[in-house]
Parts: sequence; C-alpha cells; structure tokens
Amino acid sequence: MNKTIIVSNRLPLQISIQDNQLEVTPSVGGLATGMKSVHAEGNGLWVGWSGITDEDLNETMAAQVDLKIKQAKCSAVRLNEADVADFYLGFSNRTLWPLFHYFTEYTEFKDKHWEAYKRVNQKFADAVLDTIEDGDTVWVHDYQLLLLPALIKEKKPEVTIGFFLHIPFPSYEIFRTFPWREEVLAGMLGSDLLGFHTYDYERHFLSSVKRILRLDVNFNEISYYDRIVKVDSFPMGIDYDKFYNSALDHNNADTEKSDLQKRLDTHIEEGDDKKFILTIDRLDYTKGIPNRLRAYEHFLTTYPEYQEKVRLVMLAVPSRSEVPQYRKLKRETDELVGRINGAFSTVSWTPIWYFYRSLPFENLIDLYTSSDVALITPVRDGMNLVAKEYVATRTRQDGVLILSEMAGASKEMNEALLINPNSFEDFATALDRALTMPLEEQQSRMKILQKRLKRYTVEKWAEEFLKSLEATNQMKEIFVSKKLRTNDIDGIVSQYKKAKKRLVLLDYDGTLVGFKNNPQDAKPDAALLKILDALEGQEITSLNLISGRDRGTFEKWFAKKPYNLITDHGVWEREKQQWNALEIVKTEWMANIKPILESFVDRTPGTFIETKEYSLAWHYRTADPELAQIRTIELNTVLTSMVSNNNLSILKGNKVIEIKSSNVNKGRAANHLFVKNDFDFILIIGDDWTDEDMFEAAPDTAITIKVGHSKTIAKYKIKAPEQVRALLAKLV
Ligand code: GDG
Repeated sequence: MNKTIIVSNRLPLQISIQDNQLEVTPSVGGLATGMKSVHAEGNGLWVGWSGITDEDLNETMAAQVDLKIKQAKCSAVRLNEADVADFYLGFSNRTLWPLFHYFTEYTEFKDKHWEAYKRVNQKFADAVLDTIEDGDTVWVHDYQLLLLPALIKEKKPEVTIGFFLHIPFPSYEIFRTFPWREEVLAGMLGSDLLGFHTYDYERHFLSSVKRILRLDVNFNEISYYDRIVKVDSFPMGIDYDKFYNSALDHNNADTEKSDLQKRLDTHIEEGDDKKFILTIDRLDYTKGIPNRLRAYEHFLTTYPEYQEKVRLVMLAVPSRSEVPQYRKLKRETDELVGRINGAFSTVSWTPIWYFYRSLPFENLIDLYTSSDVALITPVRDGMNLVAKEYVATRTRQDGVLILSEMAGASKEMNEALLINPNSFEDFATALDRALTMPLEEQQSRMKILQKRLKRYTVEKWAEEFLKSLEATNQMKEIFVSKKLRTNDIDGIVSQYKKAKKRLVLLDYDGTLVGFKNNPQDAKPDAALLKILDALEGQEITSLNLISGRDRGTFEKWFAKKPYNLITDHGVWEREKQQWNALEIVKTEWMANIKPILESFVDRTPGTFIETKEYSLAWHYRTADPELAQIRTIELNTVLTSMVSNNNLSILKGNKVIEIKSSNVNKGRAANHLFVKNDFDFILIIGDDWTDEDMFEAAPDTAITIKVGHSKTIAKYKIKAPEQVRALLAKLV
C-alpha cells in the first residue's frame, strides 16, 4: 500500500524527560492539525527531529524515545548538538530566516553552517530513504529542508515529492545575494510540486529560477531536464471550528473564568470606553514589535483622548533566544515597554500589559475574545495565523483586525484594516478608526473574513495541496510514457550489436554537449571525442554529426577527425574530409535582415548575432529572461512579414532565433543519408525543434531519441547530454 510521508524539522510531538521518566504528548500546532488526517491514513509516517539532541539521551533512553515515536507513527532523525548549533540555529535561523524575511543586515554566510545544512538535510534524506518505496508520496515542509527534495528524487525518481515553504520567498534582488543560490534552487526543484502561501512568493521564486538557473517557465510550470515542476500558491488556513467553538464555550456564562480572564474583566468593567488592543507574536524581529510599540506611543501622543482608556495587551512568546539578534530584540522590547509605561502610566492605568511567555491555549482564547482590536503588524511574515485565529474567535462578529500589508495573510483578508507597518501615521489613523468603528461595520467586515476562513481551513489547505500533487502524477504519466528506461536501453544495445549496417545521426549542441553562454565555448571535450572515435572506429557504423553550426566551426573543432559532418542545418556535408554543398542557397536576404537583428541587440543587453554562412542567429541566453520574452515576440512579428517573400523560415531554437532558407533543413539532409546504404539500424538523437525534421523523415524502424522533456514525435526521451553520452558509451 502506498503511503504519504510528511517531513518537517520537528516532529509533531512534545517529548520531555524528567527524573528518567519519558513523556510524549502530541503537539497541537496548526501544521499538526492540518496533517492529522493525512498522517492518520493507512501507514502514513511523519519524519522529523524529536527536539532532543543525542548528547541528552543515553542509549536506553534513546531506544525508549524511538519506540514511543514509532508508536505515534513517526520516525526520528537524530541530531547532535553540533547539528543544532550549525544547521538549525546557524544556517536555518541566521542565514535563511533573515535573508528570506529581507533582513539582509542580519544574514550570515558561513561555510561551516552551509556544510552542516547539507549534512543534516542528508540525514533527513537517509531517514526518508530508509522507509520509502516507489509509488509513495512525500510532503516536505519549510526552509530547514530546502535541499531534501532533490536528495530524495535523485535516489528515488519514481516517488512523488511536494514541498511547502511556510516563510516568504524573497524577490530575486535579495535572493541573488545568496552564495548557495543555485544549490538551494536545485534542491527545491527535486519536488514535483512547490507550494507557497501567496502568489507573490511564487512569482519571486519563478523569477529566481528563470534568472539564476535560466530555466524555461511556462505559466507556473518549470521545465527541468526531463521533468516538469509545478509551482502554486496555497494560503494556509487554521482549524476554524476549534477556535470558534472554544470561543463559544468561553463566552458561555457557565464556564468558569480563568485568573487571566478575571484580570482582563477588571479593565473591561471600568466602562464602555475601556478597550483592549491585542498583539500576539513569537518574539522575532520579523514581527515588528519595537516599531509597533513606538507607533503605539505616537498614537497615544497624537490622540491623547485614548489615554487611560485603551490598553495594549502584548503577548511575546520566547523564541530562538540562543541567537544574538533575538536577545537584543528582547532587551529592546523590555526597554521600550518600560519607557512607554513610565512616561504614560497613571495611578489607575498602565498603557501596556506585557507578557513574555507562552500561554496555555485557554488563555489565548481569553485574550482573543476579550480584545476589541487585534494589532498584527509584522514587517515580514509568510502568512500569520494569529490574525486568522483572532477572526475565528469573534463569535459575535464584533472586533476589528488591523493587519500589516507585509503579512501573507493580508492578501486574503481585505476586510481587515490593512496598514504599512513602517508608517506611524497609518498605525494611528487605523487605531482611531478601529476604536470608533460602528458595530455594524465591524460585523459586516468580520462576516466576510469568517466566511472565507471557515471554508478554507487548514485541513482544506492540506487536501488541496495533496490533490494538486496527485495531479502532477497524471501530468508525469504523459511525460514518462516516452522515457528511455533501462530495459529500452538494453534493447537498443542488443539491436545495435546484431545489426550489419548502422547509421548514427547525432545533433551536437544540447545533445552531446550542454549549452554554454558563449556558443564558442561548447568545444568537444576529450571524453566526448573518445566516444565518437570509438563509434567511428566501427567499420559497419556510419557516424554523422548533424548540426545548425557553421562549417567553419565544425572544421576547426573536428579538423583531424574522420567523422561525417553535416552543418548549417544541412547545407554542407563533409565526407571523407571533403566538403560538398547539399543545397544551393541564396544569401542576399541577409543584408536586409541583419540591421533588424542589430537593432534588437542594441535594445536587449546580453544578446548577440551569430553570422553563419547561410543563416543569421540571434542568441538571447544571457539576456534578462523577461525582457527576452518580450523581444522574441516583437522580433517574430517583425520577421514574419519579411520571411514569406524571401522563402525564409524562422527557427525557434533553445534561447536562439535563427533565420535561414526554407529549403534547407535537417530532415532533407538526413533523407539523403537514409538512402545512401541499406542500413538495418538507424539511431537519431537531437534536442530541439530543428531535430524534429529528422525524426519525421526517419523510417519507422529508426530509433529516435529526444533530449529534454518538451513535445516531440521521437520515440523516446532522454534527460540530458550526460545520459546521451552514457548510452553511446554502451554502443562502443
Ligand atoms: C511560521 C511563519 C506562517 C502563539 N503564542 C502562543 C501560541 N501561539 C500560536 C498561535 C499561532 C502560532 O503560534 C503562530 O503562528 P504564526 O503564523 O503567527 O507565526 P510563526 O510562528 O512565525 O509561523 C508564518 C506559519 O509559519 C504557518 O505557515 O503563518 O508566517 O512565520 O497558531 O496561536 N499558542 C499557545 N500559546 C501561546 O502563547 N498555545
């Protein structure tokens, strides 16, 4: 039976050891709730760290912990103190967390931390690979495990992998500063589906993929070697009923009041104009706490009528206090609260009630239900679930949510009062508006907010993600139908060995060598020449390299090699070191087209013209991908009107547009080879559009192979030049 494996840095369990007694309780966080049914299903499994380092467990205790974890359908990844210091507190929380939240000044780039990040991601991969089988699904969570998808995919290409990032993905301008940007993107692209909270994060990710890895992106699908990676946004929800029902329960007259509630009530009972403004966050610099305090001070100064009436109840939950910036933030927060309370307090009124601790769930509900306004103003936040939880607890649909535009949640909570958290003015006017908002308006806003949250819960979020992940499988089936598998390769090799007269036609760029920024750098390397020499050395094999390259380049590269060469898309053939023209082609048109291409080069940095004997090619591999996309459309329009009169055709290659005579193509050139001899084995390998002509012209018995994933009439698909070389090596 296929299973779903959930992977996150921490297991959804709280483990404590006191006096050698082990206690394991399930955690109640949002993620654990969302995953509950997925995890409970069949032989579902959750892989993660227990929260206890190796050093803190003796062998007997470790075995007991493992057993308890196993009983909870989990599997533990063991981490030692060095892992926690360098991988978790180091790379995860001093590099990725600040960088992805735009805190570049806090971001550290340390090789030691990066090494630990790779090492620990490998530990997670080993734990997953230990239990995974073909047909299983893996769902990886968050920024601590960005390399994991590729580590799994590499070993188990047949499993389906989803990844969800809970924090923002920063814009390209930020991400490009990251020294390990290529590795991290490649790690994420091991997934079949990548999920983000908002469309903006998705857009930023795609932009980095296009600009840094130079991959083709079609809407939200990335072409990655022989696979398609889908990217989408899935805004995470909450367990709505849990919050709503707890609030109902709390508001019930029969429910006994907590000490906290009694304390809150003393303020509320002072009069109708006494209001609570609530803020709840982990004490994290991304949450904008000091700024919020200063803005509150500004509000009390500009609207003095609220003094002695409103109270800011601030719950700051201790977090990552081993990281220096968090300790600094704690000091700054303490000082600010002290200063503001010192400056404004009266005998009967303190403007800020500050709790630095984690409260039990019941007290959280006390705070949510007692507050007239929730002031949620992070400077950057992936989503922010507190904002959603506040809304869910407003059973009478009163109350106002003030929400920062910088929280992912703001994208779907338009009925909140949205503010820019850097503007004190925005803060003050929004607070005044919230505190004076008529009940009807509060209710009409709250109703709309609740409706959406009730529908798109955390369970629904998980369900939608998994549905979409499942759909990538169907897409994959179409793609993998042509995938060249080990048994196909064995068949080809055996047919090859039995044949008496063989014809091998190989395209060059993108087939035998990968693309280079400068086409002249794609010279054949020693390993390639060795394979080609060996093929050429077989008397019954006719080896032909067939390319759009100009004959000058091929003559230079293969001067001393006896291979047959066909260049310029089939204009020239070199046979037994003699060049012959296969076609008579005109070139007068070049003088008219070249100035047009030059004007495109001038306006599109990074592009250049390759002037061949019979064609002109405009290369845009190193141009800005978005600008290049616009320019290719423009160029196509300009050229289309000119080519028909001149019997020319436009070829759209891999990051190149080429204009050449219509009567020349690789199909015609290949035809001329097919009839030359009585071949009983024909192998044709190519990677782009121009090679489709060869595949089409080939006899039915020919073995045609396309490099890459895109649509083809070839019989098979292969991943990349390395795999082509490996196949050819089996023929020699
Ligand atoms: C990351 C992203 C994204 C808070 N104090 C107490 C307490 N909480 C609970 C809240 C809420 C959760 O903690 C906090 O979630 P947030 O979403 O607000 O923030 P992060 O911890 O930064 O989470 C964030 C999230 O991942 C999910 O993808 O939204 O953007 O940064 O559920 O209720 N719970 C209890 N006592 C407390 O004192 N029991």
